[in-house]
Amino acid sequence: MSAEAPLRPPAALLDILNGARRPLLIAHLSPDGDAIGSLLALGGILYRLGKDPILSCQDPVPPNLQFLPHTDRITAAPADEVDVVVALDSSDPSRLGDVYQRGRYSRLPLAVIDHHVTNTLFGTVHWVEPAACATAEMVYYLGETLLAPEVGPDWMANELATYILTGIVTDTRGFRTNSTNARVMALVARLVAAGAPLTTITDQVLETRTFDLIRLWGRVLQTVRLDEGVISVVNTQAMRKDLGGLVRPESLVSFLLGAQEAYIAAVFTELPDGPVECSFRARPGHDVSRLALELGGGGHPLAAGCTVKGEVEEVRHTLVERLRQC
Ligand SMILES: [Mn+2]
Repeated sequence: MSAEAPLRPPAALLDILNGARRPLLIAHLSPDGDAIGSLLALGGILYRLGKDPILSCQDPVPPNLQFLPHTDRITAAPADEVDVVVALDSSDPSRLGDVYQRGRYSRLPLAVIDHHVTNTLFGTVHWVEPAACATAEMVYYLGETLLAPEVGPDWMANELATYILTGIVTDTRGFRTNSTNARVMALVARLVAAGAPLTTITDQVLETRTFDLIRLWGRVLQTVRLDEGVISVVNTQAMRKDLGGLVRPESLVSFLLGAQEAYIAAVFTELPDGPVECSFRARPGHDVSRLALELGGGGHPLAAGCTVKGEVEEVRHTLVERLRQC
């Protein structure tokens, strides 16, 4: 069995966190289980270190993540009086949204903690670890480094384990990605032993969706096309009109890649103010992150995305041609 080394946070990051009194932690727009899990976990670790962390995200916590304890502590309007900003799971500053306004926080040190290979290194101090399966996995190692020496081997309270496992289950899609290695599975065993409810987490993160979302899938799937190995759908504003403002058909892009004939899947979502959000998935051996990065987005070789201007069907036509080369 290959033995992947534990992840080691850099000293500069430990210094900045140790020195903080009132850190502002920010998770990315349209938060997923890794964003919210990492935010709550790092917040809990810093709190137990005697700090006064502020947890923030511009968008609300999705309903299927509200089973997590203390999501009510996440605010879209954080206080001004903070001394350090920490960006979580965000590959570039635009992912932080309006919560992070350069004018307001730009004089403060900015720590970037992320696992996206396309991270643009926009902070003062960076810990970018593409080998990590999730940002929450990195936060575990931060806890082990910062909190364990203070409070002993039982540092990982049940809540922390739940947050971290939620991030890992989300980003590995239930331990199915190639980032799920022996190091990750050993950590998962420790998280379950510490009381993280694996069944609840997998059910909420992977299997729970609203009836409106199922109706949206029905509409979006009527646009499905297969172009020489690239399967794609479009998700227009008109389809969502009566469905309470849903923007993303979430795991639909992974579902599409289940087509035996496809090696790349794409969902093209028309956003309210015009641009098209593009979400890509690829089978191993292909790389959609380079195209996403070229178009101003980012991600991982097998899962990436970007937002581009244009009419949604034209964007699909143009990008499907490019995706065939990925
Ligand atoms: Mn992530």
